[in-house]
Amino acid sequence: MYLNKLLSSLIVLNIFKHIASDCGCQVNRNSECNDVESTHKYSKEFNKKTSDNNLPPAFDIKNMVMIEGATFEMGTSKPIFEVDHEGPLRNVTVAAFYLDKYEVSNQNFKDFVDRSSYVTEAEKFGDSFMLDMFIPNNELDKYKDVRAVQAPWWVKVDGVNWKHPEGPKSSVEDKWNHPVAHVSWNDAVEYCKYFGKRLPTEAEWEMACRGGLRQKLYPWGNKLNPQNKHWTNIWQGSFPNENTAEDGFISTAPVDHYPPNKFNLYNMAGNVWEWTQDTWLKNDNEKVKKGGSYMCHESYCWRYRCAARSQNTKDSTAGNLGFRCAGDVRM
Ligand SMILES: *[C@@H]1O[C@H](CO)[C@@H](O)[C@H](O)[C@H]1NC(C)=O
Ligand SMILES: [Ca+2]
Ligand SMILES: [Ca+2]
Repeated sequence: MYLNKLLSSLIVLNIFKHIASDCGCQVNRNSECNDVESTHKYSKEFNKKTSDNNLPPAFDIKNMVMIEGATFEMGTSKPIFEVDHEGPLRNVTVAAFYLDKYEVSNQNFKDFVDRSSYVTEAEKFGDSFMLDMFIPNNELDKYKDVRAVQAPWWVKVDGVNWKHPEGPKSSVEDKWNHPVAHVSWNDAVEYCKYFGKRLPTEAEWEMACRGGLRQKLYPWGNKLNPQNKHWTNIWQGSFPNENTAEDGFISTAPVDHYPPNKFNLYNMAGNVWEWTQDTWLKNDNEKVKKGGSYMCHESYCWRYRCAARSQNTKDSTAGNLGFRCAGDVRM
């Protein structure tokens, strides 16, 4: 009886204290008014910061792999293209980072455009470079003055952009899982930024390409076709007149075609070139691209090696140039 009374008055007191202390700040379990700072002390977020240093990434890691920080041998002591500065062979240390498993696909890019209403540079300029092989013979004459100087098989064609990669009347309807092309470096930067990501540095890209192997030519080793199989989408036949497409593709291949490397990354070499963050030879208007493309043949463009590199200006677009995004591991 006495105990009951005591209990109920305690409850009343407690309720009263609770109301009385409703001062606009947060009330703790003892009905004491807490400043936000000390309440925060018990939050998950605060404790995560103090108990382990790894914050979750600020982006969706679906279809990405985390690559541990490491020192790797970058470049080569036997450069094939001296002018590309493939050498010297040197040790480079890279911190842990995330990288997309696949080249950014047409579907990925469409999702981005649908959400952001982004317009690519090729759409603004009204044209882009495509391969003359995809132009009907009776139309080839039209394009004789718009060929790339050092690579006449590239022609600048009106109405070509990521939605129309192989001529103004072509479409990506049957190529949603192929890599997006005709995106400039500026476009690629905007895409990655939109998803909280960024382009990989050249060192990150090359370390990822090598997949932990030391001084090998390709992501899978030194032989181009081990087990008599094709491991990448490049050019077979005599360049630039005949493409026998023994690897299955005359143009782009799906982003998940061919086996991944040891880091579970697909098509680092071949398929489409991939933009990186890095500046080419101190010229900030030109950026490094890596990996070579379906246009590469050993006789002309043996650049589907991990050490190989090339460049384009930031606003350049072409039918064999795409990208994938990286992301920071936040400490
Ligand atoms: C890189 O570092 C490793 C380990 O210290 C060493 O064995 C190797 O020779 C170095 N490579 C170069 C190119 O300096
Ligand atoms: Ca091919
Ligand atoms: Ca590639």
